[in-house]
Amino acid sequence: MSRVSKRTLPVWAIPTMLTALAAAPAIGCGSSKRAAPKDVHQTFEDSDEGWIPFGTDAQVEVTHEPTQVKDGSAALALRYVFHPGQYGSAILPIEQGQLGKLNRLQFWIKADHTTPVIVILSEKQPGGYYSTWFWCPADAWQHVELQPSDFALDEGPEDPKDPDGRLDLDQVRGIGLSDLGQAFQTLGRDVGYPLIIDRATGSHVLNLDDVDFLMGEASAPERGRPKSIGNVDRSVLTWITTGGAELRRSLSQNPINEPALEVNYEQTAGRYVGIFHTLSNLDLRGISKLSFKIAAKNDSKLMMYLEKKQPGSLLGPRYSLLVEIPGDSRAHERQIAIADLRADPAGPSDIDGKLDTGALKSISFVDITASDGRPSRKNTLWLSSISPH
Ligand SMILES: [Ca+2]
Ligand SMILES: [Ca+2]
Repeated sequence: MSRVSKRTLPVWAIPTMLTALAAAPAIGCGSSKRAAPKDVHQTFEDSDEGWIPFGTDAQVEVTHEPTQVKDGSAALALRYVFHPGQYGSAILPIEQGQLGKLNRLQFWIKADHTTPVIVILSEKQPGGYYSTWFWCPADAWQHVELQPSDFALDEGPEDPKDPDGRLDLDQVRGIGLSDLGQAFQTLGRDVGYPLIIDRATGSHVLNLDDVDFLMGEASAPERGRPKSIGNVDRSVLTWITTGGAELRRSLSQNPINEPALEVNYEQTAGRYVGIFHTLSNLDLRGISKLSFKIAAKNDSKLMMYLEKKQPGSLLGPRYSLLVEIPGDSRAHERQIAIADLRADPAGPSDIDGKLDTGALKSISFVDITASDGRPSRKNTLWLSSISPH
């Protein structure tokens, strides 16, 4: 991970920084017998259901502590300690074929501090690691529902190549779950707009309860054009931040009068808040516009970035556009033409020299309002789901 820590422009690196974590599910999966796909319900009432720890100082155990149990009298606890470059994780070895018909993975989860959580599916080698993540507010049980189509191939410098480039559920041999905030410890600094990065320390715990692997038809990832990016109708937030902001779903009674991502933070010179969403799992070929509704309490200047995939690299080339929002707490429709974004010279150079929407990796917004040196002010942003056209 030392190579990672020397890089700047941190956040774009997140999806590919997790090699160490992604590798974990491969251990303990020696069985070659095929299991018939059937629903799996894990309550943790009688056992740890086969989950094991991975990483220095990580422990997985059944807890009966009432504040750590969602249902019944027991739940799973992953206890881990923040060590730079380490990813304390809970791993569930999977028998070959067991998830062949996976339709949905759902569970209750609670973190003891606010952080993003990553879930990784590991194929039998040679195969790929597929991951997805979501936001987890401190000390609140939340219900997470994931579909195979949420997962995207990790294509970092140290990730294995997947020979067929697609998620083969019947080849999945392990599932890993971890606090993605552990990746923030080794992030570098962005020289252009230094982002606020929460670097948590010490011991933490993630609790899991009622984990369901639900089988069904249509289990293969669907690759059609998505209706939305960052769908705030979902039970979990798929936007994340590296720090400095409180993220929540605002279902109603907000300026844009529809479910929205609400971001509370401070606009401060030299310490910028960024919000990020993966695009790796979405097929956005042929789109020319992104539209959304947005509102802000204060006048806000947001740098919007689209990052391209660059397999084998930590960071992809990125393109940016300044989006200005008046500080009137009213809804403003924005329609962003992809052609208006310009290559960011601070990022990796782009061999193609053009923004190809067929291979996008992430979208992000960084609030740079205070870069003109104005005094710090608290701000709230509300952002709808983003529609590709
Ligand atoms: Ca339980
Ligand atoms: Ca594959």
